[in-house]
Amino acid sequence: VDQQPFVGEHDLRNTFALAMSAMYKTEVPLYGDLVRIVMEVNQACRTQIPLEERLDLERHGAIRLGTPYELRIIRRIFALIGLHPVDYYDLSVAGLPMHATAFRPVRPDALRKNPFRVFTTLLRPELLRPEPRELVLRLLIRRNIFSDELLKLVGVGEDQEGFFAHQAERFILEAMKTFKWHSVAAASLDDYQRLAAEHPILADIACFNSAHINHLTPQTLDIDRAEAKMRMAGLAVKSRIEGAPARQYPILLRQTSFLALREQTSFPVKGSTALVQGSHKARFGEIEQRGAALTTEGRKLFDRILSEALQTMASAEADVSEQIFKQAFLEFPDEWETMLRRGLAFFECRCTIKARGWKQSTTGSRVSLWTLLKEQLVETVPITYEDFLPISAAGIFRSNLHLSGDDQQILESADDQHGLESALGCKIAQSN
Ligand code: OOG
Ligand code: NI
Repeated sequence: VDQQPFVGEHDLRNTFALAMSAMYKTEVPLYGDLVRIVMEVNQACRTQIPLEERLDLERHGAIRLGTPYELRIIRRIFALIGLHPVDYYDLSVAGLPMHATAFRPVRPDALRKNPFRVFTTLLRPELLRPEPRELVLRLLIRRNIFSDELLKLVGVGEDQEGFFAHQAERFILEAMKTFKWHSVAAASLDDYQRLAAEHPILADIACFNSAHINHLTPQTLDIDRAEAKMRMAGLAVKSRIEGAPARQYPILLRQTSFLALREQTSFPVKGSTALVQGSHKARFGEIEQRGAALTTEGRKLFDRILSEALQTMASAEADVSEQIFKQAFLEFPDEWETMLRRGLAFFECRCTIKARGWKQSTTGSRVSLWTLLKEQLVETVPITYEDFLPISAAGIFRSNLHLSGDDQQILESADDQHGLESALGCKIAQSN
């Protein structure tokens, strides 16, 4: 057995992401259609991208957890496949009783090998009214979303700092059980409806015996084109693309999705073995296009434009609101060079071939980056944004829960990064 090859975390992450993708395609066939659409669009834009970019792999998925215990185990599972918590997201500002982190590869070489990551939300019961809170906690306390074998393997993987091939295979199989869909709920229809009436997200988190993956997200090179194709194929697409409006030089993140499907679900009947039929809406398919990561300065500008635009849009007629949005973002320069000069985005500087034989004539004197750029001794390449946007996450959440702006509950709360960190049992890294 010990002769078996040892599986490194990157290979394990690869296998994990492929298993997740295959599982989700069988669970949600429409997601398979979405992937095909994205592939077609990407093929058509193929010339625009660096060759090392892995377009065939999903960029992320998302899960919603109920308890600190669940989050703690998930953290250990993800650490084994090279995913670590980066950045804190407070979703209470969008009326959701939750906060989140993104488990993702941290080092550039790890991101290059396989960029898969998981946006992971944790319920904040302290933000609920006492009655639903009591019900949610009662349901969550009796569920167990990890198999005994998975828990054992997590310990083994930690001790060995990885897995031998036969263990890796078991680990992936057992882990998939945690993320798969259960068409039989773990709560009665009555409890389900009580929670759904309070907030649909509560029913999704507390009424099932797994942390079902609720979407996966491939990367597209042209989200406007992909979105148009989704509509043409008859998919029910979210009303707008999240993130900055279309630009020549993409920044941060733009996302859209087909809306969560209504799925047949059975509910157990209390004190009997019978099941009653109902339905549940949670799972969708998303696409995203990533652009340059912004500096603090750049992000400040982005956030200011965004909040001003949203304010103006709120008091305007619906049919002009996209126009207002586009207009507002004209303020953000749409040219790499200006973004570089104004220090708005991050770039990697690389020496060009021309730089090889180059010697500085006056030794010891400084040369500015601008001179090197002008002389074509150095070229700059924008660094891709690898995180999420709170506003986009909130928009994706809300459209899939079919919540309109009007029924947005205002949660009187402060963010609680410390609370999420103590649930995780570790600090959350900061992206920037
Ligand atoms: C997560 C929504 C956020 C994203 O890409 O911003 C997200 C969820 O619906 O659970 O995945
Ligand atoms: Ni997403």
